[in-house]
Amino acid sequence: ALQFGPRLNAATELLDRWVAQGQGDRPCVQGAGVKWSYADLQAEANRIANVLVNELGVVPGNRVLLRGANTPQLAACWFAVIKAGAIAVATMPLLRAVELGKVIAKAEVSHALCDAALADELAAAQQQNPVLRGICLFRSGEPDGLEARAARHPASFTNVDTASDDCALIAFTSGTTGQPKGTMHFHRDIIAICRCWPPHSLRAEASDVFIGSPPLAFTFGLGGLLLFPMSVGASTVLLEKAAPELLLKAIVEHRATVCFTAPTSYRAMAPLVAQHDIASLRKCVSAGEALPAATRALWKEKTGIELLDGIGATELLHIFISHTEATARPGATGKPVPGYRACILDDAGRALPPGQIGHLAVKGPTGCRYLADGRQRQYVHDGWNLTGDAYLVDADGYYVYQARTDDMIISGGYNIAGPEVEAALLSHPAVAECAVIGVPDAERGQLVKAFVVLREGHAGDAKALQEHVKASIAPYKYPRAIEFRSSLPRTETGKLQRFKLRET
Ligand code: 3UK
Repeated sequence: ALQFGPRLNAATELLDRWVAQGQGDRPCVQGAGVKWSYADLQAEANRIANVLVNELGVVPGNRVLLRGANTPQLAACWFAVIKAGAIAVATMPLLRAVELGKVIAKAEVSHALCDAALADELAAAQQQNPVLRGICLFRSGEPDGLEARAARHPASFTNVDTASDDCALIAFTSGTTGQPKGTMHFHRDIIAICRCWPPHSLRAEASDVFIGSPPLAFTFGLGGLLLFPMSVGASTVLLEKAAPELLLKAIVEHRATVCFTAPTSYRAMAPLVAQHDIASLRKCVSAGEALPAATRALWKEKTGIELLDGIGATELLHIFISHTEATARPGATGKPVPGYRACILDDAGRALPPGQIGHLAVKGPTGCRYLADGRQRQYVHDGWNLTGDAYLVDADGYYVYQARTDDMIISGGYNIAGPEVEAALLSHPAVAECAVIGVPDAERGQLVKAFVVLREGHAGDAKALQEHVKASIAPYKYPRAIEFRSSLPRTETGKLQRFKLRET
């Protein structure tokens, strides 16, 4: 199923196929005031592709920046770029001009399709980066806006006959630290991720309604909220805003059946579930960060649903270790997704036996291709992708997350994985959110420090939390310092920014 012919255009496979098979009337994508069938999305994407090629002068291989909150219009732009044989460079909505400028320069972006609501920062970035020749705005309502231009073009377009290993998208890492890194993915990679994890773990059907929070600029969102539903002929709801309570309301309104979001969002939704009729929901996917056993238990208690956890990475495009509802194991990520292999390596690159913590290495149909960047040799060794995560394999072959390799804490000679301490803290009823880091300490090298956000109605009792951790996991791991906060720094993708806590 993972063999591809020499020619492949991902838009033909995911979008045009349904119309060609007479299924064009099926609901496809809704949000931002529109509700489109597969035929509607195809027509929109075709018209925009005609604008790209005939008005903006886009040729195959050009890099087209996409910018906007999650909307059907953004999805149409994405498919238009793929159809035109150009390369989609989707950007996170919160990026500012300086960061956009880096993306434009690194990816040599020549054109941009941008939601009018987010035009200012892009215009500022263009001033510093004239390599970006043309910006066309959508949802502007203006006579020279994308929709008005598109309406003057036919609803048909012959997809560019791309090679299966032509680059289709450049995804930038969300960057928990440092500089954004661009990763290239081919047309066949887009189809490969639809054939690996979803049929194995998700097993969605054409009648499913997908919903969730991750931006389409994050490959977790691109797959979960656009590619995966379309690969099975299902429909998807794209939300411009998907904070926990809004997401719950939208699940109710759209009778959504499949939800994609991050662990922190499940924790925030859990106490609100009782006030919302989310009986339609049948599958919930968690990724982006480790899923603590307490969060899995909490969500199951409130909804009856066993969360599907999966580790993915921008470098590998999507999820490569996961499980099914039946094989979920609290505290473990799961086993390699069929098509992928994984192993744990020591610092010298030798395979480690079960039970020992080392570097996670992954090989499969997708893999890391950094844009001209010396980092390629750090991430890929002999075809194995080193994700930067510390993991162990248990006796049953389950992969158990420890920490980002550079987040491991060394205190008093012990290696301590912050996320394990976080998971222990999260099983205490007073803890809503927490982050554990190592802080410099003259005596112990590093000291385990926890930042804790309390649940409503609970008082901050550091001693009680410390005792709770000592009773849950090896006592030497307990946080010797605890600071209470009203919130924690997170990326737009729901990841804790531990480096920001270390800076303070
Ligand atoms: C961490 C996880 C434990 C891990 C992503 C699903 O997160 C995604 O991509 P990024 O490039 O970050 C990759 C890193 O995030 N991580 C992600 N999921 C898990 N750690 N358990 C998890 N379930 O450190 C990994 O190396 O932002 C996730 C699909 C597509 C993605 N791009």
